[in-house]
Amino acid sequence: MIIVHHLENSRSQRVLWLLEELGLQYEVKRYNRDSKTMLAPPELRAVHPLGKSPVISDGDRVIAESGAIIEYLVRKYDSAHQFHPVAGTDNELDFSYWLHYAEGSLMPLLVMKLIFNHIQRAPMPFFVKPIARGISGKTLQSFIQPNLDTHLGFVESRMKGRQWFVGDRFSAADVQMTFPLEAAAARDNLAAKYPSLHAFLQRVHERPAYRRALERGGPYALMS
Ligand SMILES: N[C@@H](CCC(=O)N[C@@H](CS)C(=O)NCC(=O)O)C(=O)O
Repeated sequence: MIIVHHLENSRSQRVLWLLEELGLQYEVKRYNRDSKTMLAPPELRAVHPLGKSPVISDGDRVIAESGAIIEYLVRKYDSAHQFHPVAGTDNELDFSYWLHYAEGSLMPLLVMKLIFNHIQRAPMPFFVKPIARGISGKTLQSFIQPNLDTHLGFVESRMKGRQWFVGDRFSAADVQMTFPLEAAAARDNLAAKYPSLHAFLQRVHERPAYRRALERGGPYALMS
């Protein structure tokens, strides 16, 4: 039996969603974030040393990292290639690109934006405030936001006139790319600036498997 170690409001939602798309049986072990730090509870370190989510176990195997989990699940359980392209095709290259791009390029910028925005609002001694806010504001303005604009513009141009990230059908790459786009939507007006990305999110949110995964995972809201 596959067990998903599911942290509330997190990337593990995408693993529940893929399992629903694949029609597999699985068990969900829920973990709550610390209400102050928003970090995962220490129990998750007993599953994997980094204590992050998602992590799954399948028999004796423990697999971490969303992209690696997705690859594992489609290779093992999607022999009909409903959700991943056949090896050696151009679509496979695209599939691999978006699987890596989501966590390797787009998510770090979104996480940086979250942290630096937090520094802007965080309570701190009055004598530190102007320095901390000055540095974080400058970093946001001169590095993080321009890079994010470039990346979201790039993804928007990729999705213009397309339904899905790889080829002309839904795949697990769409599952992987949805989380950073949802995180971007929580921090920006996607509908106004990136209409193709907004339309993509609306499309995936209508999928029955996406909705079933929300029922299994519990309330889901991303930090802004
Ligand atoms: N690149 C990793 C990121 C894992 C990660 O940072 N997960 C977050 C949840 S979205 C987490 O566990 N945060 C809680 C913490 O850092 O304590 C993946 O895609 O699996």
